[in-house]
Amino acid sequence: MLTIFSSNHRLHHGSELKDGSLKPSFENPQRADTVLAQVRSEGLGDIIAQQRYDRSNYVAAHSERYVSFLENAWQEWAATGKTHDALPLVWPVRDLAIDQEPDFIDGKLGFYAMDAGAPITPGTWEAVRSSADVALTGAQHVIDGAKGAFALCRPPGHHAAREYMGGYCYLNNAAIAAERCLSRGAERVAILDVDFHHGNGTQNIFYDRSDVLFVSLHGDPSVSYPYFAGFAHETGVGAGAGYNANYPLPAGTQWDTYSIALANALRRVQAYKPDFLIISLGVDTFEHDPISHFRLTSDNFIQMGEAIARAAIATLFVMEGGYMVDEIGINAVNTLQGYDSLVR
Ligand code: OKP
Ligand code: ZN
Repeated sequence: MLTIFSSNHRLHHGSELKDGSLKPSFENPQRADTVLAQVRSEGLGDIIAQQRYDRSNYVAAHSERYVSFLENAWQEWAATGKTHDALPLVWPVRDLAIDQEPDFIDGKLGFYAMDAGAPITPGTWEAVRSSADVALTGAQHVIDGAKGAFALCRPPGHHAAREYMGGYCYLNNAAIAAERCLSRGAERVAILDVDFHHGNGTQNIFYDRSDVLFVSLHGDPSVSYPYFAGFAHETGVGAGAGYNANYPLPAGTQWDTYSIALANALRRVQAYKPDFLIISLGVDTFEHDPISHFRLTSDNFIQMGEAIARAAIATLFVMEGGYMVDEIGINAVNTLQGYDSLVR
């Protein structure tokens, strides 16, 4: 299958609070470069650069003011004399005011974030928009008739909601790709999120809509990030009632349990009869992932790709998480090869 990649991802290398001090983020440039190297060495298929897309494609899944915030945040932060990563330190929880955007950058950072896990650096916006463009380019390939494509996005996107960033995510690449499919004639798009963490951002964007089905397998949020979304009772609202399906699974989950939930999720996807399937492909379900708690083996990712292929829907794979850098390439490409082995 075709891989779409942007070297602009290297412009983003942020930090995160770890054990009481700021350290280089687990979400680092080596991740995407390791996956790209594995795509090459396995001969998965051609590798192309992203096309440049207009910002209206981002606003389709987000709000105008949020996209403007992302575009301008570093300049506003740097104008205060700061040179280190921009991170929020105050959030409008519960009864605090959310009716107006603050004027000052410190307030804006909290207003548009769910956590302190999405640092903004000088190169962040260029990397973020390029990552969305990678997803859009991949979407265009399946729209044009490809049975599969791999958008090697970095930074990831599935924690980014309509109006907030978090969990290493800024623009929601999978949601932006889904919107592109709909704007080019698709009636229904399904998004299946197999990252270890619940895709709260994607759920948020489509929660009240029936034209995008969101299905997610993830660590039980009562004990795993993002903690405040991903429960089984979250099934959608209004027109979206019944079009959101969460499969929280316990820490320590192995393939025997995971594969049953995956089969149920895929039955759900097939019953929806989508024109396209988008996979939020996080490989942090791997047994040795440093921040996650499932126990999938590298071979299980081949089986996952095969299971997805059996659904027989044109599929765009969008890279999300995976933090065991040595194995991220093997596990991501195993999934894609499993898919390709059954789709011709
Ligand atoms: C992003 B994606 C680790 C804390 C975890 C956020 C995790 C974001 C995961 N010390 N913080 O879904 O892979
Ligand atoms: Zn994750």
